[in-house]
Amino acid sequence: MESYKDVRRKHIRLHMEGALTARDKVGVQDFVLLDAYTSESAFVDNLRKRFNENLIYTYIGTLLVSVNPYQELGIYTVSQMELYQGVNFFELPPHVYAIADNAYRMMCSELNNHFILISGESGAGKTEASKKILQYFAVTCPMTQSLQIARDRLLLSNPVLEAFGNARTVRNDNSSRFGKYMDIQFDFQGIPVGGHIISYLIEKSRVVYQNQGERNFHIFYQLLAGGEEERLAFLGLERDPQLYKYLSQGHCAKESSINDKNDWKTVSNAFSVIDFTEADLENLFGIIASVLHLGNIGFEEDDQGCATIPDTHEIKWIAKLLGVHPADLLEALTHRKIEAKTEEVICPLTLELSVYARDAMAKAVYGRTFTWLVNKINSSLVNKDFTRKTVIGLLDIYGFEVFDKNGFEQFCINYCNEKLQQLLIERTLKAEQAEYEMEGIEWEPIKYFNNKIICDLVEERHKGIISILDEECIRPGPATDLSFLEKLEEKVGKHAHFETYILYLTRFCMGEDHCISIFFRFLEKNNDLLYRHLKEVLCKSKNVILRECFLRAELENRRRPPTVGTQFKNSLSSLLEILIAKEPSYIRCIKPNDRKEPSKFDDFLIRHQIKYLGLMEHLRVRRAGFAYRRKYEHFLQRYKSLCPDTWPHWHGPPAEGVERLINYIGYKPEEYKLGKTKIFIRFPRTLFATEDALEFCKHQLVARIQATYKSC
Ligand code: AD9
Ligand code: MG
Repeated sequence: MESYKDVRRKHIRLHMEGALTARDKVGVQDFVLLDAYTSESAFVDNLRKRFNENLIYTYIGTLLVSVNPYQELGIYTVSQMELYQGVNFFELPPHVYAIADNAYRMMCSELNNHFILISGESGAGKTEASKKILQYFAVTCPMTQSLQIARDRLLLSNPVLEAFGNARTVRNDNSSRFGKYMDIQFDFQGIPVGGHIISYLIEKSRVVYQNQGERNFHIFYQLLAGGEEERLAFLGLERDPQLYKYLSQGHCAKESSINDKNDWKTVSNAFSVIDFTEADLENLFGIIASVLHLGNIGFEEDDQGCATIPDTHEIKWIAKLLGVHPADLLEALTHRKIEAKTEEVICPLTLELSVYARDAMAKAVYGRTFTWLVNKINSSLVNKDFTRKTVIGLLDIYGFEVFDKNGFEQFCINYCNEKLQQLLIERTLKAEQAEYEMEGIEWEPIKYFNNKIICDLVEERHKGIISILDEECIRPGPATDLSFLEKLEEKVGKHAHFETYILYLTRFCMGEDHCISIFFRFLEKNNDLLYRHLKEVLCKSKNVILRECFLRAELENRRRPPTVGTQFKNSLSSLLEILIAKEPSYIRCIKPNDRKEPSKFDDFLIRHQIKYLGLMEHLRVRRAGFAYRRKYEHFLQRYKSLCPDTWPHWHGPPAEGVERLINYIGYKPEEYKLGKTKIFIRFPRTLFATEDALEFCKHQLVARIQATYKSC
């Protein structure tokens, strides 16, 4: 009969053989197995070999690298999901399901919280990966009849949020224009029971302006293409998106790769599952339609240079849909209230300021409605019946992006990506090396670029770019984008990374003029000012959603609200707090080419991503390091049954017990190291083989007990 020592040896051999045969045919499935592991060319070669075989996933230890195939590969079927369910991580080819399954099993066995951080540049496949993970949980987790609705709501929150928060950009036809962190909550049996979503900084400026080749948020086009005749008539809308200024500036309102009509059906169906009533939808689409009407308001200038609205057709529609008084709205769009000592004075606005007021209203209304939508979805995902819950968080944030023209949005998005890179550095490269040192494990330190210096440049209190921007926004006297740039040069111009940071935002357009254009409207966007006069009108709205979005308390509060930059900085710092308290898994997504084409592997572009995602550094640390570590007490507790000396009890120091145990089961010296408080295991296969042995041992025990009962 096989002993568990034999089982362990057999499994180790199988893991090794699997890795070796895979290498010849289609590259290695774990970069750690590359011979030339320090060479970037070998890394790219391996990725290309696999990509050409439609193998889009490769590991670096437990980190998953994913290359967007831009085509359906048939690798997300239910039978694939079943294949990965409950199987040890390295036993099957790399897959996003393996990451999901591993996090899930760890959560269930250790009863702790996890998160999966998905990063990579715009169009690299983050949102798709997060959807695949959610589907994996929906299909493979245990389920009861009563909790099916919770599962469906979790799944269907996606199309709704994507409709309102995603848009076509030149980088991605379905680009996330908001950051999303979603907790999937599980009960003690591992059943998904609910969820919670936090959204980050939606790109409101898109509501009123789109660059060439880009669209507004999907929902506008979906409503026009798919909305029922009566609904459109009720909203005063026509089907043709070209008729709306806010939808046609990018000159691609009718994009052939996007099927708005079908997507409308999906979204409508999702609404009904997520508990939206007909009244909610009426209010919601009333707001969406009024944004379109707002965009079509035409201003003219009178003899005194003041703005007027000669045709009040749109005003009437907006007033009807938002439940506000048309005369109040008209006045608020063309006048501003200024508070003098004892009274309020109403001053007419110039044409330019009226356009500003109109756009500010559209952005504020859309942005706040989006927040309302997230809250509404959250209230349908909440499950108060379960108090003991563990969670797996999924983070899908807008990816790093550099356009020909970059603005405040790119500044925020790229800053956010720097922060997440910083988290990965802290939790992997830095923490890993610090731990070896603390545990007295011999270790050759590995150099890596710590981007904390860039994060500090952006966010440091009183010194960083955001603080300088805030100061410029509140200081008395005329502040402009140019004066802001001058302040930056004065305060951080000598910073080692200032130039590169600016260049990195201006990659395609250098020179001082461009620097100014980069900071074009930074002050305005950071201030995000909505005139009080308009706020007053919106506070009185009869549209229930708007009333929740514009509270009277805001008017009474005379304190200046935090700027957009500061709010974003604060929300990122709370996000990091949420993440730091959880066990991480990482997916790094790579975009194979800039043309959204299948089977095209652009070496230059990929090398660039490998560099800035720090994949080579990660590989070096992984390769030199240890895949697994555990406190002696915990390791002994789990595996003590494998050795007669430690089973059923070991009374000596745990470190000695572990040594006795691993000697008995035959760990080789190169497989492990013993630290001060922990055992470090170099290869995952060693651990998996030990787990297999434990499983085998349990079966033997059960068989023996059953045999004893039978013979009684
Ligand atoms: V952004 O930062 O939100 O602009 P993402 O989220 O990284 O970006 P997304 O997941 O939206 O990119 O992927 C872009 C497109 O690539 C998708 O719409 C799909 O058409 C395509 N894609 C991505 N991943 C896969 C995949 N695993 N299989 C097939 C994929 N197609
Ligand atoms: Mg996305």
